[in-house]
Amino acid sequence: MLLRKGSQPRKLRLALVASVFIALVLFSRHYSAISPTIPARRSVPATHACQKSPLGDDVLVVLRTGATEALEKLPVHFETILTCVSDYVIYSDMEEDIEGNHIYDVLDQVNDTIKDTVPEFKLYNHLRASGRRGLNYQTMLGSGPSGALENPGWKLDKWKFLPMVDRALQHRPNAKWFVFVESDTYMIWHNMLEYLSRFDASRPHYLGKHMYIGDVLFAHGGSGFALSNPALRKVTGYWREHRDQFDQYTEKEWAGDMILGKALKDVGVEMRWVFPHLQGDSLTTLDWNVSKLGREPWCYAPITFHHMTRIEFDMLWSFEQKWHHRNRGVATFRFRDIFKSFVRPRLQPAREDWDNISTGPEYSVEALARFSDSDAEWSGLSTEEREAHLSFDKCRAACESRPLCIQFSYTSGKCSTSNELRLGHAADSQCLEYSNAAGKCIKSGTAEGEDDVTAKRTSSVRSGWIMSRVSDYVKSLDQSCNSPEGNDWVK
Ligand SMILES: *[C@@H]1O[C@H](CO)[C@@H](O)[C@H](O)[C@H]1NC(C)=O
Ligand SMILES: *[C@@H]1O[C@H](CO)[C@@H](O)[C@H](O)[C@H]1NC(C)=O
Ligand SMILES: CC(=O)N[C@H]1CO[C@H](CO)[C@@H](O)[C@@H]1O
Repeated sequence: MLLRKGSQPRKLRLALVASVFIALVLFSRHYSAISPTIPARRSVPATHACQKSPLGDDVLVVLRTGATEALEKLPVHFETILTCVSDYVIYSDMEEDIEGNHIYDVLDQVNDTIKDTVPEFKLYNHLRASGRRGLNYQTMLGSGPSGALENPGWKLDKWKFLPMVDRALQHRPNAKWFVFVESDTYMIWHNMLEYLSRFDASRPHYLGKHMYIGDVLFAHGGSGFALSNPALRKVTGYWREHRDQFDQYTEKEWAGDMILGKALKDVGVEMRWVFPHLQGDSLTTLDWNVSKLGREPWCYAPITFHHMTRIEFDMLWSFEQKWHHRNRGVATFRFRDIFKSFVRPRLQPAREDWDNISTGPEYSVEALARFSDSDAEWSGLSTEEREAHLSFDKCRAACESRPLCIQFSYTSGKCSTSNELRLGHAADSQCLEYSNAAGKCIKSGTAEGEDDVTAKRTSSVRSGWIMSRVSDYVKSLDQSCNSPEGNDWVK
């Protein structure tokens, strides 16, 4: 719809930024570490607190990756979570060995006609012909400024899902459970086993973080999902009988997790909605009181986080180790434990070079310039809000003037505020081009004024939290855990 100029009073855009935009902004940050002072190399903790669960040996963990990201993303798995997993297998689009682990090509049995004619297989055929040596900037990341979204590895990924579940069953025909994760999925193994043990594995189960494309409900791949042996048998048997149809379907669609969800639906295996155990967010982007299906994370046990960087992996891993060591067997590791020991100590009245992902009302010079004094929305703003864009302290005052506002961030001329609490991440320079598949910025810079320290500082981002409200937030959420039924686990 086109707005006709002058026909309506101009409105201040205090709208929530759409989630797609949030995602783009997140992807555009080149550095998403929790703390900039953390060393890149992790010291291995003296004791590994691995879960001794009777179920541990009956679960196969399947890690799905691609040649364009494997070298960068797999090593941290070998050093952390996989040290506790007794059986795992890694599927990719190229066969190779990485740090002593064999990586299987899960696409090798795809119909040759498809491989020769479907454009997505260009990368695959290229890898087959020249291996890693054949990977260059273009094949890795696509071309142009939107390279990230055009990434060939990303496009090929949808073809892996059905072959992956089939291959997993051949790999461990008698496993009770199959857990599927991606290279940037952090899995809390301890809680995964505890949760799976609550279900009867002799029945078909499909546990996931709900997502829809059209009317197909499926488990989001990056959040991780689990299938019991009978569910896997049903779906792979069905797929084997309808391979050509699924090839055609896969060619038309774009998300492999959805294609698998459709196949499971066809064989009558319904997905169980297990939010908030499985999360599509990372530690830095999670809204700690996000509400879906009438559930908020606080009192529940986390099982996965998605979009986790290497640094976040290392930090959560060592925290988890220490926590399990102290609380061995007596308590459930919950979201609130992570918040209290890990997130809260990092919240400060003011934090330099930090983007707190404040996505609520935004006050900027441009937005304020759009009104005249007679606009209703202008008169609805407090004095603090009218001046919020002028400085960090005035931005804080604007946040304080609204009872529910808990955090804010400021960059020259722009104040963003939010009622949702997120940790956010270091943001010392802007990312010019982000690769989704590589999970990092591939071109970064302070653009202009590289040597000009003052120019950089004025454009940097600062964040702050209203600390007294953080205390109230924690108190109020803790009280919600005192319900008689307790809610560590989704039934
Ligand atoms: C491969 O796909 C083509 C085109 O869909 C089909 O005609 C052919 O039968 C398939 N080949 C095999 C071995 O399934
Ligand atoms: C958390 O979210 C729930 C559901 O939206 C809401 O009722 C509650 O007030 C929120 N708690 C806090 C402390 O923000
Ligand atoms: C001041 C500032 O840069 N705030 C940012 C907080 O985070 C949101 C989402 O990432 C941005 O849109 C704001 O610009």
